[in-house]
Amino acid sequence: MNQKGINAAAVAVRTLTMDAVQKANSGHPGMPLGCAELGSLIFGEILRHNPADPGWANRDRFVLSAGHGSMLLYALLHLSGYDLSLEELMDFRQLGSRTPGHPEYGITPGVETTTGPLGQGISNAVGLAMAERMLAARFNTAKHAVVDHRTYVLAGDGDLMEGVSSEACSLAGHLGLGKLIVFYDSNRITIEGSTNLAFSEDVLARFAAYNWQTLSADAYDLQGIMACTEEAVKESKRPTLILLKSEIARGAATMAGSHKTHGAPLGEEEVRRTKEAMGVPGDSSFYIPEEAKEYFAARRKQWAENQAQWQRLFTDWGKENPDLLAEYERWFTAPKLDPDKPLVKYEAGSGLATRQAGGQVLNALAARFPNLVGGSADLGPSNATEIKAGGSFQKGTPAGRNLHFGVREHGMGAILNGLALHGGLKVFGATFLVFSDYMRPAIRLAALMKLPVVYVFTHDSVFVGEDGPTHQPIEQLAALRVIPNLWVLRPGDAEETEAAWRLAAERTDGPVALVLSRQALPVYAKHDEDWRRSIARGAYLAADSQSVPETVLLATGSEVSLALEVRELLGAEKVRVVSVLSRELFMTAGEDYRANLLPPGVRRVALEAGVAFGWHEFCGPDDMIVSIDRFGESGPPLRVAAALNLSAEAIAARVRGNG
Ligand SMILES: Cc1ncc(C[n+]2csc(CCOP(=O)(O)OP(=O)(O)O)c2C)c(N)n1
Repeated sequence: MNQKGINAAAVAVRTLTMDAVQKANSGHPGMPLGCAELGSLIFGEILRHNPADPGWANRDRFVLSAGHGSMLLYALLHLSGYDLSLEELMDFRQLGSRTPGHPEYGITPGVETTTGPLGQGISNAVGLAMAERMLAARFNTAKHAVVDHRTYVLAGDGDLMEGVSSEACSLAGHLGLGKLIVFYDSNRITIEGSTNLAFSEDVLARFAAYNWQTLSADAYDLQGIMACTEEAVKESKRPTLILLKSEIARGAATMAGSHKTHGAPLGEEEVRRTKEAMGVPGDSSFYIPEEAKEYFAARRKQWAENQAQWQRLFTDWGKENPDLLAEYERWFTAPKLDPDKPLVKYEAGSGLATRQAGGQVLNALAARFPNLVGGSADLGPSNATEIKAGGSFQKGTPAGRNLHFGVREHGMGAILNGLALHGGLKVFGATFLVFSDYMRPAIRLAALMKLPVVYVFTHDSVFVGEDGPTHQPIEQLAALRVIPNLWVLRPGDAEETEAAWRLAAERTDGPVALVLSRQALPVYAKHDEDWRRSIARGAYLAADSQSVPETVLLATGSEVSLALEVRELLGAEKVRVVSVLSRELFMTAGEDYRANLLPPGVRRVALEAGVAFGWHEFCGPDDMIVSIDRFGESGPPLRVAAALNLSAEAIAARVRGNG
C-alpha cells in the first residue's frame, strides 16, 4: 500500500468536497470528510476496477449507500480516472450536471446505483452479490472463473437503521453471500445529533446473528482497514460487516464531530482554516495534491493490466467453451418475441385465473430464457410464480432460479433492483397487490433508474373475498399508476396475460407491474383481429356495437368480462367494450388511436374494482365511473361484489340511470 498516496488522495477528497459544497451552497460535507481515508483506500487499493472501462462486466461493484455523501464518490471517481472532469465537480448539484445532489445511475460513469433514500443502496448490493453468484454458478468452469468479483458497500448509521437493510441483510446472511463486504461508517451522528437519541443497539451483534462475519477497526488506521478487508476477502461463506469508528467532518478546523456538518456547507472561514491545517493554501480552489495525481496514475496502469488479464482468461474460456460463450452473450441480450406466436395458447370460452395463466406463461418464458429468475415474498404458491424444475437459489444450490425472499417485500424490491443492475439476468418478484405498498420505495427507484424489473402482483381486487379489507386492494392500482415510467398492466383474461408478460419480458427501459386475478376469468373472443399487436398501445376493441355505439365501456382486468356481461344486459348491438390493459400505454398511444376507440361525443363508462382516481382523464362530466371508493368487506367474493353494487345487473341498472 502507498500510504503517502492514500493520504494525499484523502486531502484531495476533503478539498474537493469542501469547495464543491461551498460553491453549490448546499450539500453534505461531513460524511465525505469523515470517510476521506476509507474512500481513498477503497478506490485506490481495494476495488478491482478499471476507470477507463466502467462497463467491464467483471469489475468489483461499489455502492455508496449513504448517497448524501455523493461528493466522496464524485471526488474519487474523478481522482481515479473515471470520465468525470474537474469542471463537473465544480458544477456539483447544478441542473444538467453529471454530479447531481445524490448519485444517479445512468448519469455518472462509475455510479452503480441511485442512492439517497437510506437503506436502499446496501439492499441493492445484496442483489448485486446474488447476481454475481448466479452467473458464476452458470458460467464458471473448473479451469476458468470468468465471473468472479466482489460487491463493496459504504453505509452509514441511517442505512443500518432503515428496515429495508435489515430485511436484505438477513437474507444475505442466510444465503451466505461471501463476496459482499460492507464498510460501516460508524460516526454515531445523524441529522438531529448523536445516535444516542434513537439508535443504541449492538449492530455487530445483530449482524453476527444474521450470519455475517463482523469486524471492526479505526477509520483512520489504514493498516487496520486493509487487514479487515483481507479477512473479509478470505471469508467465502458469509458476508462481512466492517465497523469503522469514525468522526464526522474529520479534519475540519473547529467543526469535526459536529452534526452541523452533516448537511450544510462549512462556511468560507472554516474551509480556509481547514485547508491550512492540512497544509493546503487557504485560498486555493479545487486543489489536488500532485502526490494524489501520481498515485492514481500509477494505479491506472495496474487496473488496465488487471482487466487485460481477465480479458485473456475470458477469451480462453470462450474458445474452450463456445456453447457457454454463446449462452453468456444471450444472457446479456434483451428478449425479442413474436406477437403472432403466443407462448401459450388459450381457447375462447375456457376460464382460468390470470395468476394461473401468468404462471404458465412465466414457465414458457423461463424455458426459452434461462436467465429469467425470480420469486416471491413467501407467496409463491398463491402468486403462481414457481419456475418448475428451476430449483431453489440457496447457499448450496447457486444455479437455482427460484428466489425465496421470505416475508420481506421491501427487501425484495430493493434486491430486484440490484439483480437488474448487475446485468445478465431478467428478474421478477411477486406478492399480493395489496402489499405492493410495502415495496413502493424500491419500485420508485426502479422506475427512476429505468430498470427492467417485472413485478407480479396477484389477488388484485375485492374479488379476493374472504380475507377481507386488509387484503383487498382498493387504492393500489391508482397508487402504482402515478409512479412515472412504471407500466401497470392489468390483463382481462388468460390471452391478455400472455400478451402482457410478453410486453414485460421485452421492456428494457423501466419496470412493469403485472396485476393478476385470484379468481377464474373467462377467456373471451376479441373483436379486434389484430389485438395481439393493438394491446401494446394499452387498449383495444374487445367487443363492438353494430353501428356507432351509444355507450363505450372501458374496463381493466377482471372487469372486462364483467363489462361484456353488462353489454349483453344493455343490448350488445349498442355497446362497445374497450379492454384497457394499461392506462399509461393508452395515454401515450396517440390522440388518433384513442379517438378511434373512444369516439368523441359517445358516452363513456369506466369500470374498475378500485378507486376512481385517474379515470377522469378519460371520463368527463357526462360520463360515468363505476369504481370502489371505500375499503372492502370480508365475505365470499360474489357477496362482496353484490354488497358493493358490482354485479352485472347492478351496473347495468346504474348505466341505464335507474340503479
Ligand atoms: C429513507 C430516508 N429517510 C430520511 C432521509 C434524510 N436523511 C438524509 S441523511 C440522514 C441521516 C443519516 O445519518 P448517517 O447515515 O449517520 O449519515 P451521516 O450523518 O454520517 O452523514 C437522513 C435522516 C433519507 N435520505 N432517506
